[in-house]
Amino acid sequence: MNTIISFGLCPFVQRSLITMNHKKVPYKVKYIDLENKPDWFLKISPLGKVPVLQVGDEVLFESAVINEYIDEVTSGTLHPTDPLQKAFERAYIELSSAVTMNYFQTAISKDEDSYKANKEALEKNLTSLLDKFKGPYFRGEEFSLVDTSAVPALQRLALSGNLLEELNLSDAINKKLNQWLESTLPLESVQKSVPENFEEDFREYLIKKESYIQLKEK
Ligand SMILES: N[C@@H](CCC(=O)N[C@@H](CS)C(=O)NCC(=O)O)C(=O)O
Repeated sequence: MNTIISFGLCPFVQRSLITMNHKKVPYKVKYIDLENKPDWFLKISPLGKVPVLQVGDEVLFESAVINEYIDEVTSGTLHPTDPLQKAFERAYIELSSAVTMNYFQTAISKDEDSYKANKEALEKNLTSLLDKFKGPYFRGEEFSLVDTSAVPALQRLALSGNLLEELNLSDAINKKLNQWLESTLPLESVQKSVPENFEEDFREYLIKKESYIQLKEK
């Protein structure tokens, strides 16, 4: 059975868990402390980042690569077969990585200036991503790897105090964002992709970061 090396709150690990859950691939999860990475992990992980997927003696890293591998070895692909459409969706998976990082930087900004700058980058990239969202999923009726890649960031955004309300998005883009959350958060593959008590643990994690947005709400 494949083993995924994880940090419970990591959105990139969650992408691969959603993909594996959706494709009904059994896996074991091994949690590590990212503040204190074990030597065995540093030895097998070239970038020192999670997720890492152990498949027999082979080690895979980078969530987008892991997701494509899982997709290819199981039936019913989540990627388009048309090369142009596939390249388009890969590009939007990359954009969703930028959105994930923009979200994180915004949520943990320590002061007003960095909060504003990061929020602006988030608004810009999130708008570009949502602009191409057709609904109920990114591609339309079919669930895809763009969904598995974007949902962890969207879910965290919805859990981050007033951040969602503070984003300067047009009504049309906001509507799409809500539709995407509504169509994906209840999915079993998504529900099972986070550890028990995820919401509480995630909020606690943000509070400990003493970020500008948390302080602003007090
Ligand atoms: N591009 C990577 C990003 C993975 C990533 O940034 N993981 C974070 C945790 S959410 C990590 O392992 N950080 C540890 C570090 O950078 O030292 C992917 O998609 O897998």
